[in-house]
This record gives sequence, structure tokens and C-alpha cells, in this order.
Amino acid sequence: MTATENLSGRARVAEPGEGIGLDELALAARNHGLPLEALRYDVTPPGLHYVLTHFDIPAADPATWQLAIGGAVERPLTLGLDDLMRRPAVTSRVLLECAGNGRARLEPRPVSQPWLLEAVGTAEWTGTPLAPLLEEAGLSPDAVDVAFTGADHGVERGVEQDYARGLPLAEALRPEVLLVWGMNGMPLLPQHGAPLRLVVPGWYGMAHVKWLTRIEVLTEPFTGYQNARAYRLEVDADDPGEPVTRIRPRALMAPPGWPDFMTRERFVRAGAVPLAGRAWSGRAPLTAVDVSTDGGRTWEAAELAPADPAHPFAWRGWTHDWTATPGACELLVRATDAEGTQPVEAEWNRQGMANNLVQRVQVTVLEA
Ligand SMILES: Nc1nc2c(c(=O)[nH]1)N[C@H]1C(S)=C(S)[C@@H](COP(=O)(O)O)O[C@H]1N2
Ligand SMILES: [Mo]
Repeated sequence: MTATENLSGRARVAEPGEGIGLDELALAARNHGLPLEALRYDVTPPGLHYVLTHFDIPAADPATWQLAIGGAVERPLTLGLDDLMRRPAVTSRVLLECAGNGRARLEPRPVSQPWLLEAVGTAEWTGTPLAPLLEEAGLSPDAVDVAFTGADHGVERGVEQDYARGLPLAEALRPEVLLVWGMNGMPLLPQHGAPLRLVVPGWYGMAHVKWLTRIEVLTEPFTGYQNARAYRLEVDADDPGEPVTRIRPRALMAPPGWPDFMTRERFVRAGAVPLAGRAWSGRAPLTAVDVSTDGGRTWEAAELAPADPAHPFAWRGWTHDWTATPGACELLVRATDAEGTQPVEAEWNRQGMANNLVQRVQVTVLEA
């Protein structure tokens, strides 16, 4: 990429046939995904949860960490981690998915973190609800947005910035939005935002600001880079695009059998092969999961675990009994929520955001 292209501030789209570059490899090596076999765990073990960090993991000392709450409030607050930990604590099981999940499979490929399908995980987050803190600070009656800023700093498409995201006030006041210091019963790990992060159940990952240092209540919509330029569903370079918000429905399967080391193609033996995975949606209740064992020609309903009222923001398990016959085949799985079904063909946008095309798994069925 030339400096001019960089300063033009637009996401780059790969040339037809252009392979993954070293810049994308560098991002992929820093930001790892969930190994899909780890879909077996209800709660993703910490080291297996996906990670996405735009810049560097900042240095952070929990003993001196401070969170400032200001802007359009009557009483600005400054809180240490121990002040926050003395407040009512809740633990909530929440699925996170990166808005760029599936990007590397788009044609043409938006050049960025090249996720295949694995930018997802479900953790038990411990923290305190945000809304009472905002109320205590005294919200101005004309407040509309809340901006959340992390301690990490960098340059993105020519713009120097602290990582910051705005949320509409009504979303920030939802009782399930948390300021979090714990993950899976342990202190938050550095890569997941230690010592403090935001969790916004139902929204794509970019909203869950890590290394949170500042909350600013705004009387105008937030116009920072990560809302105004990044995370938009733009279809061409002049299109401002709709903002990326809530997670679209998706199902994934833990690939059955055993893999080829290099191709990741799967092998199973003919006969009964149990298929299983997870499904989720952040925008509407899930209604069905369907599986195809013939490359998408026919679909059968999978067994979807009932919604667990104790964990409304977690993924749900699904299973399907497959009788495999010898030969090559392609397995697909798709989720449906109250607003629609996952597309079989990708819906393209310049940044490769909120792309929920179906998973395809190539399997060779061997003689029993
Ligand atoms: N401060 C800060 N917060 C951030 C990011 C970041 O780069 N900096 N990345 C966001 C994105 S794009 C995602 S997908 C999630 C990933 O969270 P995880 O790494 O804990 O899985 O964090 C979000 N919060
Ligand atoms: Mo992300």
C-alpha cells in the first residue's frame, strides 16, 4: 500500500487472485481465533477465546488504574479498580464475535485481520453494571451517546487515535451492560482488556472496549474513527455505510472426525457420525439450526438446545445425527433467528463486516 492510499483512509480491497499478504499474516499471528474443536465447551477456556487488538496491548497496573466518568454529567467521577469492585458484582455468560469474522472468505477480500470463521468465544464475565454509575454521575437531560476510550493508542488508515467507541445512550443504560474485571472466575487477562473492559451483550466485538480508562457522556452523536469510519457496511468507497451494531445469526460446527494437518480437510469412517456445534444471534431470538450433508442441496433440522434463561447472551448448543456413506462430501450448517436465515452466498461490503455466510466443511468418508 502506498502512503497516499493509506492517507486516503479507505480500507483496501485485495486485487483479484491476490493472496494473503505478510501484513495480514502479522495480524493473524497476533490475533488468534477459537480452535473450532473448542466449540465443545459451554464456556470457552480463556486461552482458547479469540483475541482481537487493533494496536498494542497497553501496560496497565491494576493498583493505579483509574476510570474517569465525565462529559455531560452533573458530578464527574474518578474510580479506582477497588472502588468498582466494592460495587454490586454480577457474572454473566456472554458470547463475543468479531464483526470481521468470515472476512478472509470474501471475494474480493477486504485487507485486514483475515478471519476465516473462528473469531468467537463465550466467557463468564464478572463486573458491575454500568447504568447505576451513569445515574450516580447525573446524566444531562440532553445526553445522546456515551463514548468509551481504551488505554491503547495507534494509527489506523492514517488516523492517530486512542481506541474509542461510542454507544447510543439507550444501549449504554441496558442493565446487562457491564464494566468487567474478571473472566471465567479469574482476573481479566492482559489480551482481554485487563484490568477493566466494557461488555455490551448482543453487540459485535468492537463495542466491548478493552483497557477502559474514560467514559464520556455526549450531547451529540460520537464521531470518533471507530464509529464514523471503521465498522460500517459500506459497499463502495463513497458510501458512508450503515453502522455495524448487533450480531447477526450464525451457527458453527466442531469439524467431525480428524483433520489433515495442512488442508484441515476432515476424515470420518462410514456409519453414525454425531455432528455438534453452537449457534447464536445478538439481534433476535434463535429459532432453528439446519444442517446439509450434501453441499447445500438439501437441509435437515438439527436439534437446537432450548434457550437457557440463566444465560440469555450465551451461544446455544445444537446436535445432528449423520449417517455417513463412503465418498467425498461437504457439510453446511446455518442458523435462523426471528429476523432471518444466514445467507449461503456472502453479502459483500468493503470492510468485510457482519458477514455471516454459512460454514462449509469438506469431509472424506472412509470405508468403515
Ligand atoms: N481498547 C480496545 N478495545 C477493543 C479492541 C481494541 O483494539 N482496543 N478491539 C475490539 C474488537 S474489534 C473486538 S472483536 C473485541 C475482542 O475482544 P477479545 O480480544 O477479548 O476477544 O475487543 C474490542 N475492544
Ligand atoms: Mo473485532
